[in-house]
Amino acid sequence: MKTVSRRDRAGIPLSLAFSRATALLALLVVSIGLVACDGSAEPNDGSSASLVVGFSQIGAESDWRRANTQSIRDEAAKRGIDLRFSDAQQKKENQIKAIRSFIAQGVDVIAFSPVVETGFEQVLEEAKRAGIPVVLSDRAVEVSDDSLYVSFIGSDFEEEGRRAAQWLVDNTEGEVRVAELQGTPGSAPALDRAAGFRAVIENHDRVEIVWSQSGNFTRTEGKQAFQAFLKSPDADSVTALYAHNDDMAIGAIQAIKEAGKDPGEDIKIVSIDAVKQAFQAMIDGDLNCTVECNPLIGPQLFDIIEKVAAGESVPKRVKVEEGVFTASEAAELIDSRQY
Ligand code: GYE
Repeated sequence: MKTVSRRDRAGIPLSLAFSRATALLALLVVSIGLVACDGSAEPNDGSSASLVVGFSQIGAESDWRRANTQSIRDEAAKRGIDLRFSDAQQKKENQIKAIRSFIAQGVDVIAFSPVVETGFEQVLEEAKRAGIPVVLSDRAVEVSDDSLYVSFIGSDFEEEGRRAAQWLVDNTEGEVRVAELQGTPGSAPALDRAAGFRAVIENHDRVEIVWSQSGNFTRTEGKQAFQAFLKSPDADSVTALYAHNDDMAIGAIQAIKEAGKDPGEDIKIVSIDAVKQAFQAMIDGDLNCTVECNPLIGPQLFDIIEKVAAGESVPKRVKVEEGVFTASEAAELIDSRQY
C-alpha cells in the first residue's frame, strides 16, 4: 500500500442515506477491505492500492484554469492515483460541499484551490478532525490556525502584480492613466495582484489608477466591464489597462476594438498568466506584455501529496517559478508555450 493514512482513520463514511440492504452490502465490502489491510496483504490483483485524493477545483473560468485542471488530471493518471475531481463553478459553497463529501468518502488527502480566501475555516477543521491532511493548490486561504493545511503550493501573486507595474513604469512615458480589471473579489490573486501593482506605482507620481472593477477572471465579464467603462467620460483619458489575467485582457481588447480604438497602441495593455492566446494577441499587436503565472503544477502538487500521505514532512509554502514576456519575443516563443 502506498499509504497507511486511510487505515489509521476511524469511521466509515455515512453521509449518504443508505437503505438497509445497501448498508449491509457496504458493511460486507468494508469488512473485506479491513481484512486486506490488516493482513498487510496486497489487493487480489497483486497491484498496490492506489492513493485516493479529493481535489476541489474552482471552475473552468479561464485558459489558465483549464490548463491547471489538465495538468492535475494528467499527473494523477500518470501516478495511478485515484483522483476524485470536483468542479465548483466559481462558488465557495460548492467547494465546501465537495470537501465535506471527500471527508465522508474517507479520501487519503484533500487538495483544493480556494475560490476566495475566507470562509473555509470550519470545513478545514472538519477535515482535520477526520485526520485528513489538506494541501492548498494555486490559491491561499486566510485562517487563524495555519495547521488547518499542511502545505500551500502556488505562485507569488504579489510579485506578479509588481512585475506588471514595473513593465508599465519602464515602458511608458509621461502621465499614465491606468484602468484596472480585477479578478474575482476576495480571491488571493485579485487581492495580491492589486497590492503588488500598487506597491510599485506608489513610488511613481506619473502613474495613477483612475478606474478599477472586477471582471471575475473571465473573458465575458472582462469584456462587459470594459465595454461599460469605455462609455464613461473617464475613458478618453485612459492610456493603459492592467488586467489581472489574460482572459479579461482579451475580452477588453474586443471591447476596445468595437469602440474604434487601437488596443496595444491607444491603450497599452499588460496582463497576467501568459497563456498561448496572450502570445497571439501580442503577435497581433493588441497586447503589450504578459506576466507568467504557471498553471502546470500537477507534478509538484502530487510530489507534495505523496509525501504527505507517506507521513513525510513537506514545506509549508512552495512557490512556482515564472517569467515575464513582451510583444517583441512573442513570435519566437509561441510554439513552445504549453498552455
Ligand atoms: O491567473 C486566472 C484564473 O488563481 C492564478 O485564476 C489563478 C488565477 C489565474 O482564473 O486566470
